Amino acid sequence: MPISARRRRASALVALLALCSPPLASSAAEHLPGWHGDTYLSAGATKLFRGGAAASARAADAADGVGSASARLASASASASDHLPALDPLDDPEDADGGGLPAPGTIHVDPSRVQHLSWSPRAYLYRGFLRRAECEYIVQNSTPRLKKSTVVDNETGKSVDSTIRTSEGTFFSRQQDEVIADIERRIAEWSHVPVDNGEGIQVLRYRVGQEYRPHMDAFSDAFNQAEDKGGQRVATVLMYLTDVEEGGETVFPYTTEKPHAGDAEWSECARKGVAVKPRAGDALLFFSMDNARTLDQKSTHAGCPVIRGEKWSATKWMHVGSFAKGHKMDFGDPSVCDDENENCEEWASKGECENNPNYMTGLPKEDGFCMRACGKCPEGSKRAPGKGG
Ligand SMILES: O=C(O)CCC(=O)C(=O)O
Repeated sequence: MPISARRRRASALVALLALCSPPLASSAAEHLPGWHGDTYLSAGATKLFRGGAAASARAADAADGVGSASARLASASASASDHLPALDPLDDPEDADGGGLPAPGTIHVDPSRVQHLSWSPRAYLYRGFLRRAECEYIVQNSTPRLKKSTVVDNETGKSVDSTIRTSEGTFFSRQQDEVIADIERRIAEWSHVPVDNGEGIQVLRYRVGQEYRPHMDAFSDAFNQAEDKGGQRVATVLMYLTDVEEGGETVFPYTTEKPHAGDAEWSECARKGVAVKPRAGDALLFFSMDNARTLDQKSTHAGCPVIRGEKWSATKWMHVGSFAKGHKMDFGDPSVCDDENENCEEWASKGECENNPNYMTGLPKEDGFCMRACGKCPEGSKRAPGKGG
């Protein structure tokens, strides 16, 4: 999202801060090496984080215990939003040492935070994979771009409306910015699947009653498994960006074990199999193929209906080979080149083609989302029908 738009939404950050979770709840987890609450402070602590006053308050809270953490966070957030810099973690010099978003490359996978959930499917839960500031960052950047979710049509490979997935969503280009690129690096480090094999991160927002019905992430058609698209999807990392008051669990309904059967703490949907409660910052890794590269039907999973609250998640799908194709505009007519976001012209007029080129105009192998507004459409190309061309 353009920086100027982020500044305008400064006051919304105060509300968003409430969306991300408190530090790890269990006291055992709080004493993991180097971790204090949700903050890693093992070496040169303040150098490892970027962000503003709110983030500094979080680091301080983490260092000296969680006593008045939320009160101080609330007041720090309010003052951060008053003078804005905390919202621009990447370009504000004040943020260099202040806490919040981790400096790229400073966080590495900590196996002690990973819990094995199941062998069939192979599934693992990482507690606190994303920092709180990263959750906020993704939610904030996604909010203005949300659209009703679609699914990929197995015959044509195109995105189509679906009753299977009733959420709203959007996505990030791969390596769209430093924050996203660093999360992608960590996903590769954890999953052992190279960065190049991943699709752009998909963000979903579910409101009460919304769900993603049981499905496999692996494809059953040839179109989507083409070699230039990296072949079959092999693994998924699902990151939770918010806590959910009730429901919204991710469940693998075909697992042999049913650890939550009859447990009123879990929604009826989640009791059908191994399940995970969404908690901001946690991430679920599972494999759609077994070691012999056979599809694992037990990787079928669902996002249970949200009963109370709102759920935000971010998904990274990974393929067996390089997902070289990247994002390509597809208006169903090769002579059409257009913007894919209604805000493109406004963003372009504010300098975002230059300031945010990965999103606006793309990477070497990926189209941007605002090609027309940034003057990158080929000469002679047409606008999409209904957009004046
Ligand atoms: O949000 C969830 O719990 C499920 C999401 C999902 O199934 C997916 O993104 O493939």
